[in-house]
Amino acid sequence: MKRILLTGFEPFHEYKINSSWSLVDSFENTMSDLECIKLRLPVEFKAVSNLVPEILKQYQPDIVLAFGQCTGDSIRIERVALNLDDARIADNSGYTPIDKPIHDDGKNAYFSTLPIKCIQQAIADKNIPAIISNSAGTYVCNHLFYELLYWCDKLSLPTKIGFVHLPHLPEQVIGTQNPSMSLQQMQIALHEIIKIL
Ligand code: PCA
Repeated sequence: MKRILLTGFEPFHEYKINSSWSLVDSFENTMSDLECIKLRLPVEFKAVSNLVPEILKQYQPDIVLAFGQCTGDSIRIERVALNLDDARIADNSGYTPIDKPIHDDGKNAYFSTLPIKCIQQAIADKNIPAIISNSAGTYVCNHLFYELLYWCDKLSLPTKIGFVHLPHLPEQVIGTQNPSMSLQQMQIALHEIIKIL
């Protein structure tokens, strides 16, 4: 039995929903050899830092697959987590770190420990746009990805960590020029990812 932790974020900035939580929340586990835990995380740097080691110890997942929302037309399979917080906008607690390392004793960067190329190919094979991304940004998504990899390294945990950025949902971009992707396509992509993990 494998245990997977799926995380999505609460809404932030000007958004009323967050596509990452919409996807995670809608996931229905049909695999008998998979235990799935879902968590909705705050878009807050400090809260995420406090939560990550607790979550890893409490749930002891084999895999953490974390999702966030960003502006774009493709699903972005993130390769790199940077040891850097540099926020253009305040987080949901009003905190705006600028040029701040996440951990002084951490590496400058960690790489995803999931098979990112296989994941990208499996999604693309379903005719859903997916790319490898070499930057998860310097906001709360990168922060979460970094904390997960930092704590797995520090605690010598075997947990595999991956981060995926999702486009907006159609209902989030009405009246704008921003691209979007349907929940159904995201659900197919998530199903494909889970199949190969
Ligand atoms: N996206 C933001 C934080 C939460 C989210 O869904 C980011 O890309 O950092």
